[in-house]
Amino acid sequence: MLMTTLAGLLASASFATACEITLRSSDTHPDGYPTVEGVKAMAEEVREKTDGRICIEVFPSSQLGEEKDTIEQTQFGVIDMVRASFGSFNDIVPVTQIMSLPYLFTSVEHSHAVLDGPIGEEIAAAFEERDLVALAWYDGGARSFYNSQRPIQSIADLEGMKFRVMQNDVFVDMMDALGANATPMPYGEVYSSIQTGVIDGAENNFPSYDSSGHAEVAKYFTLDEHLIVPELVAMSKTSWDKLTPEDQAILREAAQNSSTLQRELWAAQEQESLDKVTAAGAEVITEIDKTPFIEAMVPVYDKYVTTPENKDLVERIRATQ
Ligand code: GTR
Repeated sequence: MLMTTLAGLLASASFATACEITLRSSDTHPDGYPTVEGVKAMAEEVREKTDGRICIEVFPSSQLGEEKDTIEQTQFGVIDMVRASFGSFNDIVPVTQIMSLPYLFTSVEHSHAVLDGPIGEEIAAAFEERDLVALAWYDGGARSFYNSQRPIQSIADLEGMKFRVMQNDVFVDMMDALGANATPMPYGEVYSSIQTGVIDGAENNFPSYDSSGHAEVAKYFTLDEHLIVPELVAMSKTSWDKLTPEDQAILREAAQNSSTLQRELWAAQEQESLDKVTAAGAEVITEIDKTPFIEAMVPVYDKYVTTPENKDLVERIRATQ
C-alpha cells in the first residue's frame, strides 16, 4: 500500500515537471557560441519560472536547416523560434534592409541605443506584421572582409574578387559598389566554397570567422567593419498565440535577460576569437582608412533609402546617440 502511494506520488511529481509545451529553437552556430548560449540561458529561466512546464530545445549548428529556411519555417509555425541575423529577413521584413545598410551603425553601442529605444519597438512591430514576434535583440558585432588570396588594404584591392554574401540584395549591391563580385549563398556552404576556390572569400565577424573554420581557408582579414547587422531571437506568432499572457510575459522577460547575457558573452568572444585566429596564422589588417568605403556606399543608400519613411528612419538612426 505504502509502495503504491509512493509510486503514485512519484508519478504525479514527474508529471508536474514534464514539459507541457516544447518549443524548438534554431541557430546556425555551434554549441558554446554566444547566441546559442543566450537562448539556452533563456530556456533555463523559462523552465524555472514555469516549473518545467515550458521547455525550449535549442538546435545548434543548422541542425534544423540553413538560416533563411528556418526563418520561413518559423514564420509558418513549423519551428517555434529562430536566432538569426537581420540580414536573413530582408525578403520577409522589408525594414530590415534599411537596418542592414553598410556603415549605418557607427558602433555596436550605437546599434544598442537604436534598438533599445523607440526605433526598436517599430522594428519589432514590423516583424509582428509578418507573423514573427521579436523577443530579444542580440549582438553580431561588425562584419569585415576576409579572403584566401591577398591582404586587402583598400577598395582597389577588392577589384574583381569573388566574395560570398548573405542571400540579400543589399549585400549584393554593396559588393557591386566596391567593384567586387558577390556570390550569395547559405552560411554552411562557405567553407568548402573558399577551399575549392569557387569564391575568394567572405565577410563576417571574428566569432563566426573562427567558429566556422573560415580562418583556416581564408587567412587575410581586413578590419573594414562595413556592416553592423543586428541579430534577434524571433518566435513564430502561431506558437506565441498559443501561450497564455502570463507565459508570454515569462518568455519576454527571459528573452530580455538573455540579451544582456548574450551581449556580454559576445564582447568576450570577439576578443577570444581574434586571439585564436591570430595565433593560428590569420593576418588581420587593422590599419584601414574606412572613409573611401563609406563614400562608396552612396549608390546603395540611393537605391534603398527612397521613401519618406525610410529617409526619416535613416535620419533618426543617425541622430540617435
Ligand atoms: C553570422 C550570423 C548568422 C549568419 C551568418 C552568415 O555572423 O550570426 O546569423 O547570418 O553570419 O553570414 O550567414
